[in-house]
Amino acid sequence: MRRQQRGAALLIVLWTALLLAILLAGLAARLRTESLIARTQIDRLAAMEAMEGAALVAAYRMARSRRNEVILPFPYRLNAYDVRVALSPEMRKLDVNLANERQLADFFTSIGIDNQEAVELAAKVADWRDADDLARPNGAEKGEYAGKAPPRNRSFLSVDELSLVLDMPSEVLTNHRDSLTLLGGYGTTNDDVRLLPGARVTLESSIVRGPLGPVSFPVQTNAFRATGKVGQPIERVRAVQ
Ligand SMILES: [Ca+2]
Repeated sequence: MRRQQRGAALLIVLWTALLLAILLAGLAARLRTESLIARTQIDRLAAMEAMEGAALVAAYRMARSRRNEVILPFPYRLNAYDVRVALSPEMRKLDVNLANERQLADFFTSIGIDNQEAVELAAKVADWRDADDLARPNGAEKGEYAGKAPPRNRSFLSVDELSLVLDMPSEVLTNHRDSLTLLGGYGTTNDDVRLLPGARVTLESSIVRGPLGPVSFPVQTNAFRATGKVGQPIERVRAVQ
């Protein structure tokens, strides 16, 4: 009888030990996961700080530059991070104030609008922003808006204002807003930027090397304007007052 009691007690001890081992293993795994998540978040914060810092340093040097030179892409090293600052992809978007009718029509066609409607929309956009009240062929001025808010006859103040242009399909903004800007011009790549003089310049930082690997997100600074000749690489930038 006593032997049976000892056996049962031993069994209980063994089961308890096993249960504790399982619980501890689960706890250790959870701690490892949480530690990994925290480490990743810390790395991400550090990467963002490095990118923002690099963009600020590049912006400062651009503003102080007195020589005609292109200083971008700007390499910057901060602790474990190699950062590259370049002109932003805004350059590759369509500027709704700078684009001519042909460029506007090409954009509308590229997003699936048929050719004739694309040409008409381009003319309506041009009428919206030009100073006169004379409708161009396919365009629309005050008379055509028939009671709706008429064209402002000035540059667009926001990309969203495009929705007020007569017959503008809603999907232009809902699906393609990221392809439009008021800040850019036309460019090719960050290393060979060509744009219209006067176009606003924004910067983008990206991590070339760091604990998280290469990452990129735009750090917007819109305090510069490009100068140079149409179709030629930027000669220099100057601060916008
Ligand atoms: Ca007009």
